[in-house]
Amino acid sequence: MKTADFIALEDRYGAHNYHPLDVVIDRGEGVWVWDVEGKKYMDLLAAYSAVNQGHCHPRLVKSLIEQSERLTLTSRAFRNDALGPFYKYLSELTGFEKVLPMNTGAEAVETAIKAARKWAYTVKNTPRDQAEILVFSNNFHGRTTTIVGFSSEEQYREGFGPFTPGFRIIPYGDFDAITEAMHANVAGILAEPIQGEGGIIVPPDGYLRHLRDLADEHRSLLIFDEIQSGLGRTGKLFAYQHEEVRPDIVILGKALSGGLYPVSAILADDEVMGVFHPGDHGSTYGGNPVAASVGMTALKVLVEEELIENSRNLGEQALSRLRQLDSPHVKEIRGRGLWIGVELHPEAGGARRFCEALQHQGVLCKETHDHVIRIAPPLVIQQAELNWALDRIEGVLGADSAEASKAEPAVAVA
Ligand code: IF1
Repeated sequence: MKTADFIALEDRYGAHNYHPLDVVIDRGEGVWVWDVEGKKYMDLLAAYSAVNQGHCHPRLVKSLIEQSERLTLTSRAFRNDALGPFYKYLSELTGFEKVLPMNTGAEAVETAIKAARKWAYTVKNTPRDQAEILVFSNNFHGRTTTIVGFSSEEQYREGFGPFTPGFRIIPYGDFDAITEAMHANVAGILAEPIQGEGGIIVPPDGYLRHLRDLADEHRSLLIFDEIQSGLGRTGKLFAYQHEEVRPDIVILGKALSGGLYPVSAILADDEVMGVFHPGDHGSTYGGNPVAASVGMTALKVLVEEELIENSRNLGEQALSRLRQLDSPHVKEIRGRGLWIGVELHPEAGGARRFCEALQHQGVLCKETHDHVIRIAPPLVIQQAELNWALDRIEGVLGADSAEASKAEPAVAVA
């Protein structure tokens, strides 16, 4: 079967809830993927930062296979021997006392919401059903009905109501707006320390510190969704470490498994995690032995292969090189570590056509919010590979993209 045949099958039998680029991938290794025609591409999306450790990392694959051959699922009705060591490693790496594992990112966000509400009622003594959680414009935290209910993106909400009450949307990055929104019944402030889907929006300096101070002042919890920004993406283990604040709850997903398997979790200290008692919360697959084994190896790979440092070093280089680019299309370039958003002027005609042009050159990118090209390679990317990709990005942004898209397809880097 060829590309068109696979696309036809998906169109015929699958729900049409996506509009992917027309590339059908059947193999991946490190920063590279191959399509069903045998064409090679560099992956500059890394499955939205789930594949920080690179495609099919051998240690992760080994961990998945070895654990799968021995034990895959007990449910949490019984214990398994992989979970404790995973908890310990994650807790010691991050400095939080407790871990609560789930599967998808959205489930972990829901878990954090439940934790914050229950903490408000049982520790802070908020009157019953009065707890409020403050969230931000342009947020992305997942797709459950509760989470889309507090999205500021009309399309994510439209047709899916009625929604869960108890959330209020505050403009992101606005010091005064969040100050004014605080009150005694705010159980938590839920924020992405850098907004991903929002367009790689880095908040103004001091903003995360301001959130921390407000949370302390009003005795609310500070909850950071590090599902996309965390685990090395921004050149630190967590994006909030760029401001040296510490939240009360951290939400993790995506790269917690390096892209092999859905693994998510929340981290918190005993005062918050202690609100959960047997029966309060759970999940059939959450904390299963495969997830725990793969999760622990994914963290070890990040640390032992120094991927966080690589993200910081190469990210700085990429950002300064892109900022020197003289392109009529580029409005702003922003980011941290190997997470860069190239925002185009509206007159450029949208980011998608540039992504399509890059696809023809063997580089896979995905636009966000119509006008932003996001660059987020696996953190295993090497200097020469990054330069190869930047050459192509500069070519496409510098030249007329219609011309660029006719250029010769992928040539591999040495
Ligand atoms: C899709 C976006 C990225 C996230 C943050 C929670 C979740 C996500 C900060 C939920 C998920 C994914 C979802 C995926 C595409 C991707 C995405 F464009 F949709 F917004 F990355 F930018 N918090 N982000 O980024 O995690 O339940 O999906 O495991 O197609 O919806 P999940």
